[in-house]
Amino acid sequence: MRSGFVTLVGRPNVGKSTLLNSVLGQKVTIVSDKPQTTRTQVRGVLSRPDAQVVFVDTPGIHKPRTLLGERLNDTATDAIGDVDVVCLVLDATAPVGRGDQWVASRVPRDAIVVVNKTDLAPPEAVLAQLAAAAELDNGDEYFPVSARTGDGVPELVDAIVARLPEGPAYYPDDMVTDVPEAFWVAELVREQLLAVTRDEVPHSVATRVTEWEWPRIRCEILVERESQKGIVIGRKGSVLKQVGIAVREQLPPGAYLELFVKVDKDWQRRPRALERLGY
Ligand SMILES: Nc1nc2c(ncn2[C@@H]2O[C@H](COP(=O)(O)OP(=O)(O)OP(=O)(O)O)[C@@H](O)[C@H]2O)c(=O)[nH]1
Ligand SMILES: [Mg+2]
Repeated sequence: MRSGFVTLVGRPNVGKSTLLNSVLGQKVTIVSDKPQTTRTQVRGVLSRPDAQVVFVDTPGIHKPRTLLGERLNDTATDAIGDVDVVCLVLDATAPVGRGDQWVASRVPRDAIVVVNKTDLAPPEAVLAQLAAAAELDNGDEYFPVSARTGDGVPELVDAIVARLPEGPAYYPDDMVTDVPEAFWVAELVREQLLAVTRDEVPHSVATRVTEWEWPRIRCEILVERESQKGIVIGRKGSVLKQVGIAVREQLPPGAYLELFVKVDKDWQRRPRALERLGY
């Protein structure tokens, strides 16, 4: 039996969270096409007869503009030390740039480099990207994958398992994530809001479940400014309604979800507000 911890790091939007969900064959972490979707470390556990791999999804490392941004970067870099394997995830469709270099300089030299989104790039572009990744000089194995189609993912997982030390399972083998239920519901609400909002609004949204009396769940949506409240509520409540429907579809039958929107002025810049949200 082999076991150990594996951190996924990279710039925002490269597909770290999609990759984790693909590896597990189950959604444990939210995904969106907006950068800085993931705001906490999320553990996902892969249990096989021969191995248990604890993956750690992390926020995308970026140039921070707010206190929240700084916290996100700290959360990600904190997950790099003291693990068995670090996977540096790159996007096959975006040039390897300063952002990737910055992340690469923070990972161990024996990191596994993953070039993701190969379904969107022709083979010669993937090869060019692998060559550019090699220039980063922080990595000694390279895997082209598509988190979307699953292409290359089994090969990546086998390479990860081969690097783990012998050891016991850390989690019960039916436990796929350590994310608490209430936090997960709040994340599902935020995921839907990320899908429908634009510009600065996605970054200004935070969610938290404030009451859980099954089947009644109350979830607060925080925005930073009064003007954003209307966007999140939508005309005659249409956005909230759509969000509620999409989230309920992913919850056990019977869930009754109440959504409330509140302005928490500039929460992204206030240490106390960030603490309350668990960021
Ligand atoms: N076509 C394609 N799209 C992908 C793939 N992997 C991820 N995506 C898309 O890329 C976008 C970003 O994916 P995420 O998994 O949220 O990216 P992330 O690296 O976790 O982003 P942050 O949490 O913001 O750091 C989403 O729109 C995904 O659907 C892939 O292999 N192929
Ligand atoms: Mg993510």
